[in-house]
Amino acid sequence: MSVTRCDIFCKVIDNYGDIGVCWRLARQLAAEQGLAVRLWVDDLASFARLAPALDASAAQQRLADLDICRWDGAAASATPADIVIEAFACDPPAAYVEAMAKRPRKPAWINLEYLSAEGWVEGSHGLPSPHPRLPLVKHFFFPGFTPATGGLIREKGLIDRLRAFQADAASQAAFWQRIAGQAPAAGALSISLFAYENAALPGLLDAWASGERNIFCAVTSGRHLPQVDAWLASRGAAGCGKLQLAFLPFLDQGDYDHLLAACALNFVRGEDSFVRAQWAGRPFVWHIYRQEEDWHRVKLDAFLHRYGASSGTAGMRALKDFWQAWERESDAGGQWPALLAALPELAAHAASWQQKLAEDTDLASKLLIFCQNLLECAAFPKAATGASGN
Ligand code: TRH
Repeated sequence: MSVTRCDIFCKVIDNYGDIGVCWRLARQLAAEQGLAVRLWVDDLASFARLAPALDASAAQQRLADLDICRWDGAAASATPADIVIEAFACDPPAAYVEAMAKRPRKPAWINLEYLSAEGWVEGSHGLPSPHPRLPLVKHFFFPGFTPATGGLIREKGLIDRLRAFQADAASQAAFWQRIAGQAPAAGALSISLFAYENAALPGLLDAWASGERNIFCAVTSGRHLPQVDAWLASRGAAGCGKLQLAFLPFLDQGDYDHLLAACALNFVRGEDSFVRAQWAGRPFVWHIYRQEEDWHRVKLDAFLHRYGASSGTAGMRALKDFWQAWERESDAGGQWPALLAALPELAAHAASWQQKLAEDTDLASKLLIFCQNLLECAAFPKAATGASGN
């Protein structure tokens, strides 16, 4: 039987979330599902930051057992694959779509959507969207936190690998030396910081520097960095007090996963790092991607609710207050003592949340079942019973 071919189209809007998700999914579909994957990306320079082995000047290359192609004019004349995934409604080239329609057996065409914990996602997952002109149907595939959604990207064995790393002090010490050239001081609370610009950040750094607890903060490369630099410069003789800062280069995705697993608390943002923090099984703070008319607040509250933040425990109240302060860029420093005190409760919760999420089938497996159902429907339309394929 011939290998199923899959094309993934990715436009880098801004930041790293779009390519971060596509790169993970592409590798997983190739490595675990045996698909022949081609990943079309319009911005190879951004991509190369996540995948340092990538040659950003090459129109086409092979990496991690898949083909990576620059999304330029050549994409229009490519022969369509059996499965076509457009990430985040990025619209494959018109000529490519025409060629899809000409195939005797139409490809399974998926629009992979953004992640949300909102309730409507379950009802929209898998819905068809017929093409207005061509004999093609695109289907919406929504990631999510419940079995009735498309699930979350989770590579085979990920949780076991992260737990083994968390149980191995020597591997963690070697990891810190390799990525940061230093390790957290004994007894220090280790925190990773990845965020957007945030007016609340200097106040939080003040709270860390002047608090009782030693804090080791691994500052990742990102939009928050100039603020940390400015804060450091402003401290002068006061120094960093209880705060030990380690500035990291932009890590590859594997190392970033290990960073999240090594820390007791992670500040994450956007979509992909937000999911990876949940797989690390440690407490986290989410800097959600801002949307027009504050729509992101609905999304933030939906996740907080699903995460159990409405349960009313002291820990969950502290979490909710801190996340909301962080989103509103207001007085996160003032909220810090409560969050710090809540960490033991939040650590236990993060571990059971990780366990609960891991009971659902991962996104790549669900996606393949969904697409196989669509392809079977295309091959044997009368026998088809529908393509729910959660
Ligand atoms: O970069 P982001 O802010 O991406 C955002 C969101 O995805 C948002 O929903 C989307 O609309 C917008 O982009 C366009 O945050 P995110 O999603 O966490 O992506 C960051 C990626 O970078 C993720 O794959 C983790 C990875 N990463 C590394 O590989 N190494 C690093 O050192 C760091 C800090 C991140």
